[in-house]
Amino acid sequence: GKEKWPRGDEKVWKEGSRSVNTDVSSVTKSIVNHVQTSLARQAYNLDNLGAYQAAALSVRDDLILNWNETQMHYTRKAPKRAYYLSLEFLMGRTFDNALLNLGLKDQYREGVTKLGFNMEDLLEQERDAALGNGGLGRLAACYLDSSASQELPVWGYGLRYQYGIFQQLISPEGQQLEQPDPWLAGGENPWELPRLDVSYEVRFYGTAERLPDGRALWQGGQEVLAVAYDVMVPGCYTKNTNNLRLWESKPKRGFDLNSFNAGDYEHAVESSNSAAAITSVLYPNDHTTFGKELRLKQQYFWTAASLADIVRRFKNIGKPFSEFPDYVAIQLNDTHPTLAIPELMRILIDEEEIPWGKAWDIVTNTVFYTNHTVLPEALEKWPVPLMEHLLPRHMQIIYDINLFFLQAVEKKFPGDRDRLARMSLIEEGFPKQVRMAHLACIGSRKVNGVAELHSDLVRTTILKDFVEFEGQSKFSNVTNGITPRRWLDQCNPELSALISKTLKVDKSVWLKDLDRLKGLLPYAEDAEFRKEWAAIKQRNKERLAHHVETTLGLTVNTNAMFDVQIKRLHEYKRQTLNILGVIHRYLTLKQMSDAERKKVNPRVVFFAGKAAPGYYIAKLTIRLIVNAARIINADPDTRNLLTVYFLPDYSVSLAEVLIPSSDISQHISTAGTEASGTSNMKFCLNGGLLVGTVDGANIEIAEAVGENNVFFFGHLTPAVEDLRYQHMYHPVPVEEKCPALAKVLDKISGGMFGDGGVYEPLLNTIRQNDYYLITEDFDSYIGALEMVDQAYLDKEEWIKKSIRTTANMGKFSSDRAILEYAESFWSIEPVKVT
Ligand code: AZC
Repeated sequence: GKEKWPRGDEKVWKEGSRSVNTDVSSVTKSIVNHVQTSLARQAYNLDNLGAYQAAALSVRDDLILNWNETQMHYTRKAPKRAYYLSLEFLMGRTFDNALLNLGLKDQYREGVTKLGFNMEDLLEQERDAALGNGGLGRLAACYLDSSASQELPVWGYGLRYQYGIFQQLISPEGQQLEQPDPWLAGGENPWELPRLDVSYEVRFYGTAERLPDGRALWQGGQEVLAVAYDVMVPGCYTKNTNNLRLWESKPKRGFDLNSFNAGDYEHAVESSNSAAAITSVLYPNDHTTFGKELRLKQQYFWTAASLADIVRRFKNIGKPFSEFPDYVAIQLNDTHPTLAIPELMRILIDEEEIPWGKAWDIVTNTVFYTNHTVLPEALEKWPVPLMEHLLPRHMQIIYDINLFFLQAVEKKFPGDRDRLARMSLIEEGFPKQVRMAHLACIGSRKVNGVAELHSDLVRTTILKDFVEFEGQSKFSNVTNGITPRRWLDQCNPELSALISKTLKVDKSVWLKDLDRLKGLLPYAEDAEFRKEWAAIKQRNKERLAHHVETTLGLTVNTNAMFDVQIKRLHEYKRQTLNILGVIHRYLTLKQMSDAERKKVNPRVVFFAGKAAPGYYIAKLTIRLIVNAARIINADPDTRNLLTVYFLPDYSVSLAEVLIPSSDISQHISTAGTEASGTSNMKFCLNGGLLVGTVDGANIEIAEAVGENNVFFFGHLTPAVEDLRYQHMYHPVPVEEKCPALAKVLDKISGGMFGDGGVYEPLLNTIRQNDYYLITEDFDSYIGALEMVDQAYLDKEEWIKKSIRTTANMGKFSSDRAILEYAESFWSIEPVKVT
């Protein structure tokens, strides 16, 4: 039946309601309106930034309408929902993406032009929302885009950091310098809705007193307010607009009036500062954990606020808690939100008075855990004394979970004390530590890795005991994906247009059904099509060259092969192998005669990426790249054939310019260390070929596009452990093992790129343990790059490879991945807003 109109005259409401802009004149009207009222400016004094702000506010209005309708619709239908808890959402810019998803790009472009501005200039005004470190955070952003596009009722929950990932500067000596990223400083952020009415109190410290009925009383300590900011996430060509809710911390009361009145002004301000500090800064460490109290505070603050919100929404439906898992699925993006497990237990037991066994059933049917790395240094552990101090009730719950769990293990494997020690949630030592991956695993319904190989490694290494205890079926794989909206249509509009024209299908269809790219395969044989394909790649190279010229003042040779490695700096990702290979190439060129050099294909090598501020070896790698680039680029003998650039301050927006321009990209981790990788997918989707090790999603990409279209090298995962063992106990000098590499190391030590002594600590990691097996893979790496040179000589064949690569990348759409989560884990269904 039809609902009764809630208040006033329905007709008046309907007449007053605004609908989404659809034509140029409504777009310009709304922009001018915002210029005049929201910005209090006029045509006379409007600059690009102002014009961007007005246009953004106009798009925001459209998004709000859809967002509002979507949330109303979800509330009415009360479907099962999924919540994606991620400490990082690396969203990048929103303006262009919102226009594309609303299908209003052309209207806005025309409108903006009529108002005397250039759309490209306006797009450049927006600052990236960089609330993430790298792959894990960007994956979360792609999954939000796909959830909305597939009309799935999924919300994201994260933190609204005042400072995102730091801005990277490179000093003249090649040192990385970090500067804060006050991304919100430019005034209001048009892409969020402050929801000052949605707030929760979150407690820290204090005491937890167990009561005879199994509950506990957690009191005292510090209470902090979590306030919601909602970020609208529009689906592509659908009304569905999902929500990303970010929490900001605020002091519960502005000031501690007691200390204030006692004349202790400083103490009063301090405690309000300490509350605000919780969401102040994103931790810039990728793949490491430090056990810092503030980080644990962030994790609890965010999970507690999110769960309070989820539980409140569930209670509004009016169902008993036994049905909680029928309405709620919670996905843990790595172990960062693992406290959701003891926190949900606390709510159910202490607040809802549900007995332990029932509460545990509810939790373990609601929570799901994705692991993103098997690197030991990245597996989170928290010191028990810290946890006990900050979260006394949760520590009790964790001990109880552990007790019941170990009893069950003991029952299945009687007398196996080693096994109990290995599986325990508590690692013995000084201090004892809580193993978050173990807690996440036993508290979840499903556990998954992010590519086939990685999921196998999870099952056979870090969680082997748990598979033996709980059985295989709990452990599965969802190979990562990327959104083709941002990573093809938006970043490579010419290629997108060519694809639509060739497939004779509107992009609104193939962008949401990426397997349709297969239809491009026959055109690999079409010379005219190849010409267009290659011309677009060329223009994308020129676009990058233009960007480098305007931002860095450097001229790039666009007739060269573009070779790109962009990702966080890490020893396991082996940027070092790449730069050593570049230097080897340089030395080889130097030795050639002029006649020999004439036959060489010119190459431009791009690096970009940030190192964690405390990661000394990674920063030294940047220094080596920058200084090698300085010498190599200045050498008149070779500079037509080889140049190297380190582009500072890598970001989502920079990636959008780099990725479409690549001929090859490098994904060269030591086998078994890169869980998946997602930039590999982005490059291949844009027709760049892949040079890589047999690792992560590289393997599945090769299966999809054909192994003859990728350049693989290096040892395989099963060999790695033995090789490391040999390096430890039977070391062979680099000169013997790999003379070509030894020569490169000698040149660096000898001062070819400035004071050689500076690089010794980096070079010694290779000469000594060589944990990441540079010596073992170097020759095969150089061999692969020679194969690339060979293949590039046959231009037509190369373009065919490029086309076939794009055509076979359908599997790697994040739509496929999110539907796998929705169907096999969360059991949620699309809820279309009509
Ligand atoms: C990354 C993995 O290193 C990368 O291989 C993967 O593609 C990405 O997650 C998305 O799954 N991991 C992280 O960024 N961080 C951690 C702590 O694993």
